[in-house]
Amino acid sequence: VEASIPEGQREAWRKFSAKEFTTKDQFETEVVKHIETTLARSLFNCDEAAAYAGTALAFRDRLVIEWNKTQQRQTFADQKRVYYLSLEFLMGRALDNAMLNVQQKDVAIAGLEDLGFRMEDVISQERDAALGNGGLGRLAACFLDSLATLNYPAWGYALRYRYGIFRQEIVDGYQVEVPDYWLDFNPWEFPRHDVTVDIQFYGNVRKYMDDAGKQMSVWENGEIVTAVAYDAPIPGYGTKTTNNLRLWSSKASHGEFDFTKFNSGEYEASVADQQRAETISAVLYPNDSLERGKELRLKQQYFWCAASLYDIVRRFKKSRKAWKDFPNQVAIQLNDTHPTLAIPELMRILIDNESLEWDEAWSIVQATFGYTNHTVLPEALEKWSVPLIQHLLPRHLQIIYDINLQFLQYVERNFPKERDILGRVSIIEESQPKMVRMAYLAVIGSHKVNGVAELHSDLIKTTIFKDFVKIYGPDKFTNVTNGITPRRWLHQANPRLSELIATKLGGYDFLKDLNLLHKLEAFVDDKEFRKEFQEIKYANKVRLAKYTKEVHGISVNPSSLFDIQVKRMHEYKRQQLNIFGVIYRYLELKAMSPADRAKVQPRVSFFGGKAAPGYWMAKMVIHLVNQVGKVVNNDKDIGDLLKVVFLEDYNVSKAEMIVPASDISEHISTAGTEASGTSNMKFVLNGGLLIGTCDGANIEITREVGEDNIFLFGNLSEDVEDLRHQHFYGEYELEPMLKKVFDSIRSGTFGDAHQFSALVDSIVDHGDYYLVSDDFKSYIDTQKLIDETYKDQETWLTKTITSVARMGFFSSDRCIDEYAEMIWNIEPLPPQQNGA
Ligand code: 4GP
Repeated sequence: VEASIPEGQREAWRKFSAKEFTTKDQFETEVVKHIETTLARSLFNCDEAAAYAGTALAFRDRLVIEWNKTQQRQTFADQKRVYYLSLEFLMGRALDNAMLNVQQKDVAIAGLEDLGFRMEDVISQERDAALGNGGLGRLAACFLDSLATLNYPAWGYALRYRYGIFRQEIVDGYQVEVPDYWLDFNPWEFPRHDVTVDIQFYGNVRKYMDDAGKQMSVWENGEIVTAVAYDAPIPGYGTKTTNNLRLWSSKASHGEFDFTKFNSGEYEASVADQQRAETISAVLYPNDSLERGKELRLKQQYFWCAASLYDIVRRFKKSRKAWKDFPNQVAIQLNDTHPTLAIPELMRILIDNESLEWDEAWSIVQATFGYTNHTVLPEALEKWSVPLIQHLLPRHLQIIYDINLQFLQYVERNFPKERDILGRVSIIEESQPKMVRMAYLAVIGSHKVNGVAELHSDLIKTTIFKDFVKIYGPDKFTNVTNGITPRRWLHQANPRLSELIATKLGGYDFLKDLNLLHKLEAFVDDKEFRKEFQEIKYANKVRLAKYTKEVHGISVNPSSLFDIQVKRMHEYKRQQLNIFGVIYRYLELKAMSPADRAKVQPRVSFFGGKAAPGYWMAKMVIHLVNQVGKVVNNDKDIGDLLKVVFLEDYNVSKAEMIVPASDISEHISTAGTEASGTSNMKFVLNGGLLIGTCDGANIEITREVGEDNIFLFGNLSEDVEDLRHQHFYGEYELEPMLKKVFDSIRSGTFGDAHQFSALVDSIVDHGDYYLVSDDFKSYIDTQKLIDETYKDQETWLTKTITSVARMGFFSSDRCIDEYAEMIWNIEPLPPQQNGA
């Protein structure tokens, strides 16, 4: 049935179509209407939560009106779209972002005040959409913001997890995981009960001859689970383009109950089926840079890839173009290897359903996909066991084997003399059981592979993908250095700084063209500007200090140097190096005379981050931080000279408060292990300096802001392997300064030493894989240099202002333009002046 309204009746639609509020009165009308009707409440029982709901619904209506127009515009224009497949989108809160992007926050502030509410209180009612673990997921969220802002026709695809990343509670110094019930109220999503896809699992493959006598395969007799679409509108900043993030939710294919079972008395069984189906999209796996081969995770991956591809293909087919045009209409970006099954799935669709020949299908597939690698850590490289894939996705396994066969034949023809190369590059690892190497499949099935910072992109070419560079040539591999959206990470997180910059630069254009920040350098000696800049930093520190007091009961002096390390807890990120440094500082302070102590720069060390629930060592570090805090914060000798705070449940909305409050932040991974890092960019953009290793994007930040404006330390990535080699043969001595730290831990200063012995032993006895000992002295010396530099507040201020002015390169807008040009070959589609 044609769902469109005939031309004759369209006039009425145009006349009555939904309008956007533009004035304070209209906004208030919307809010009150939603509170009174949608929520069925009134002025007699309207709390902050209801005020939030009303405001969110008012803004949602606005977004949806533009979302509709954008989708129509994109459909009519019929130009190439990009589909960003990411198992994680760490969106955070949506209301503040929506208000700022549609540039109606002032109207809303005034309107809410009129109705008796403060904007801050209303905003803080919202729960984070925490559908991600860390950097990879937050990057995807920044990309959505940039794609919409730059008017690219783009969709994100992910899963609608009922539970996002767990909430972290600290109980007696230990991490405890608590479920995140974020969907209790989520006004930002639209269930599309009419957009569903049936997804198959298990079953068998049957071969048959088609009418033309061609050998065909069909996958049949599987178990079916239904994917239901939930859409979330993604507004661009200062544009009407509103893109879509489509999240798939799983449910049993027969709806709520299987009625045959239900009626035959198997009531429980019919409910159990339903629950089993719903399990697929129930929970986000809480591992960051760490993969575990769980069947449910593989099911999630296929469920999401298959639903998304079905949707993409359905949209393509509406245009009635020939299959060879598919890559001219569709670019699909694989955010890490998680969506790699999309490659064999598209092959299956093209060959089994659409009867294309293998070679034609394969060239379409390769031209369509791009793959972004986010880590070289071996424990994070995905592999799935052949028997598991055979069981769950029998047809896909055949296709993977066929892809591998073709590929290996190609390699053999081109490198006939190289005996070992075939085993090294084969998609199938000849282990027990055999494993499918997803990263290799992703490389082979894509036309471009990129790393996320220069060093990282170089490293993947010389390590994990070395052979593939030889096989395909270097052009297939490229770099796109990560970026962050200045809308959330400057304007939203630090409104006063954003406003100050705007007054100097004559408007907010820098939020769309971050390179304009360079004009700030002209104001670096401007007394008034410097004063305001410094006041803003102080106010942001006061805000964090207030939070620390309220939530953690720890008083910190905002005049202290605020030293912050917030990110997922991981040995390679080396929070242990940081806390050992804190202990060293504490021991030094204790050994000083009161007169000497008085000269010391007071400091607060903030930590924050979640550990994967099964990551014992990371949890031990959290515990150590809390134990050290307990001792140090209550030591009368120390007072304000040193405080240690573990900020519970670090997430996106907390980052918005924490990031603007740093003087120094720590990005201290073992060189060569942190692919890029993105919080490093956020901290500098907000007027904080970095202490860091020569790793990831720290290197490019140094290039941009200048060596004088960053505190680098530690061994270089090219030396890491040699050092580890020496460790392996026991040819290293523990750094004496670190030994002091370990002696104090062992003597029980921070509680029962046994609790931390595995952590200490990993460095003393087990090879110190992350080179904590090798980098310790350099780290401590650099921290001393920081104390010295900080004493001269004027110099410090000059460094921070200069750095902010030089951060333009790190906008995710730059990054998205690079992807669009180098990898996706897509063009923007700006809204027309008349709003059509
Ligand atoms: C992260 C990398 O560890 C981080 O360096 C990078 O900035 C970020 O991706 C975005 O590219 N990787 C992950 C992961 O979050 O789960 O592998």
